[in-house]
This record gives sequence, structure tokens and C-alpha cells, in this order.
Amino acid sequence: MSQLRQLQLTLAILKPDLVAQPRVLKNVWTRMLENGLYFVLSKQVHLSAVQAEQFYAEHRGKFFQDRLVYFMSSGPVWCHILCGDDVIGRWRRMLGPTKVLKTVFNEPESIRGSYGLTDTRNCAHGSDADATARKEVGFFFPEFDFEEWYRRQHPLFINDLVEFDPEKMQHIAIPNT
Ligand code: 3AN
Repeated sequence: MSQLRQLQLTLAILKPDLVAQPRVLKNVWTRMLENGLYFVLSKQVHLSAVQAEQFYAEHRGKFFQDRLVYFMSSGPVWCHILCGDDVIGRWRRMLGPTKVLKTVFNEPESIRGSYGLTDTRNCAHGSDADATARKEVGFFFPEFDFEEWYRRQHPLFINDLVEFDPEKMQHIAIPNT
């Protein structure tokens, strides 16, 4: 039965506004773990303006592009490859809608509703579909091999044979499994 299930992978970015507030950052990580999201790989990155512009290439020319690029390169971000059942939808639902100025009223319990500052400085990112997740994971973790992960690591994650290592900020195989 469990072999028919396939866990999904996604990219989460915790943005500079959130990373700049250590207690809030910790709260968000706690929420993620309590919601049963698995951390496959994590890294902290300080994007250059050029990299931020490349990552958000779909927003080229929009009125908020400059402020988005400036913001995303203004300080370090945490990038996480997450996995879980329907993790793309679950993580995006935890985030709440993009536009914080409405979300604080409509979904105050969501991460953006709780901690978002403006429509641009909206705490965090989540890929919106499988194909986007592949592309975005590749942007930050070019070494990550999806097929290899599904072959070797997926059986451990799907059977919950992993535990969270806070030093590495990732779930690793429980010894002797
Ligand atoms: P999401 O991150 O929720 O998938 P996108 O992809 O539409 O939303 O937008 C990417 C980022 O661009 C948002 N996370 C936010 O930082 C910024 N952004 C989007 N729409 C606006 C807006 N109307 N005003 C200011 N910033 C925006």
C-alpha cells in the first residue's frame, strides 16, 4: 500500500525579513516540523541582485520587480528542499496568500498573516507546482538529483525512518535503518 504513495518535493525560501528575526525564524521552523514537513536539504544563501532577478525572471517588467530584487538580495535567506504528502499545497497553505496586506485580515494565523510586513516582504516562498519545484530546487541546489533521491532516500522518508538533525537542518536516516 505505502509503496503506491509518492512523496512530493518542493522548494521553500525563508526570505530576508524573516531570517533577520531569529525568534520568528525559529517559530516558523517549529511550525514546519510540527506540521510534519520533512527537510531534505537546507542551506543559507545571500543572493546577489543578479541572482534574485534570475530567480524571479517571470516578474521582469512588473511594477514591483525592483523592490522584489532589492529585498531578496538585502540579506541572507534560508532555502529548504521539503518533502511530504502534497507538500507543495501544504506549504503554500501554511504560508497563506501572497498579498500580506489582505492576508493579515483574511488568514491571520498563516505565516504571512502572522509575520508578513508588506506584499513584497512576505516572509517566505513555496514552489507552485511539480515542474516549478524541479526548476527552483535546481536553481539553489544544482547538485540535487531527483531520480537518485527517489531511488535511495524516498523509501526512508515514506516509512518515516528519518529524524531531524537541528545542526544540519535536515532529516537524516535513523542509524541502523
Ligand atoms: P508567490 O510567492 O506567493 O508564489 P508570486 O510568484 O506571484 O507569489 O510573487 C513572487 C513575489 O513577488 C512575492 N512573494 C512577493 O514578494 C512579490 N510580489 C508579488 N506580487 C506583489 C505585489 N502585488 N506587490 C508587491 N510585491 C509583490
